[in-house]
Amino acid sequence: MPPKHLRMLDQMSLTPEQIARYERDGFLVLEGFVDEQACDLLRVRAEELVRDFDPSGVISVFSTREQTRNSDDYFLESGNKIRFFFEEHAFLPDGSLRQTKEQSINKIGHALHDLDSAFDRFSRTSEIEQLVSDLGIDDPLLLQSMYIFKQPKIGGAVTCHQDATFLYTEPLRLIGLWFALEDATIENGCLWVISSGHKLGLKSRFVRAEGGGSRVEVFDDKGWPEEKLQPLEVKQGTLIVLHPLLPHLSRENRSSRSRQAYTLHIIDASVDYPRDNWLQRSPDMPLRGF
Ligand SMILES: O=C(O)CCC(=O)C(=O)O
Repeated sequence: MPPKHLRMLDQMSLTPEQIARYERDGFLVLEGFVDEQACDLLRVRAEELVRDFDPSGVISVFSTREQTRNSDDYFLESGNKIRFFFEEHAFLPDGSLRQTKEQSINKIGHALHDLDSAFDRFSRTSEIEQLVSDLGIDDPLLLQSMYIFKQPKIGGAVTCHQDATFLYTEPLRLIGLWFALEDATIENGCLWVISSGHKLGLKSRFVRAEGGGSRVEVFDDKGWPEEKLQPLEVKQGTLIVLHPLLPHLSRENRSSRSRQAYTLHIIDASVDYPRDNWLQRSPDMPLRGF
């Protein structure tokens, strides 16, 4: 019998087969990575954040005549903040909310892991540190976090994309972690992936435009082979690990159940992080590791 600490380390590490599967398929499904209590604590904390959020200021951001410009800035400045983003159809023509704020929010982003202690605790565990190290991130920095609600009935779709489109590094050293905080099924809008699609190359980059706002740089305008998409129906507590080039999406949620998830993106400190990536930190809030 190996000494206890070795056994512990063994359990926390990915097996060579899991690493090979990640490299072959571009994703990995790890059931029971977090326990039910940790999921529930995060859900309660997200509920509190929404309860304490006053939407009136944000509603004005989205409802003035300069709507596109203002909503762009609200997003582009959120890399070191906790900001609330609404479902696409949340607003009436007069700028007021169609339904309660609790039922209108699509997601919270993008620095929950640095600004909120509950999210910090969930995000900075030795298990996550070990996992990203097993996948080649030697000097990790936690870059981005998002809490995604996928609201019952109105949860919007996320179109097929690669995470490196939004968070690009040179060389590409980014890992996406998607935690199911509730059971995710086809009905409530689970993730879908194109297995091995990370070998197709980067199709585009979403970058800051020189004069303000954002633009998309396209390298390859062929569509995705969407016939190859496969659903990942997973239980609460499952972690889906995503390669930065893996094409994935989620469909609308028309069911009566939400499909809440937390995502975390981690880069290696050794890479070049371009100044035109949309997500930028202010100098007083540098990225941190575990
Ligand atoms: O949770 C979802 O619906 C999609 C999230 C996603 O694709 C992403 O964060 O890159």
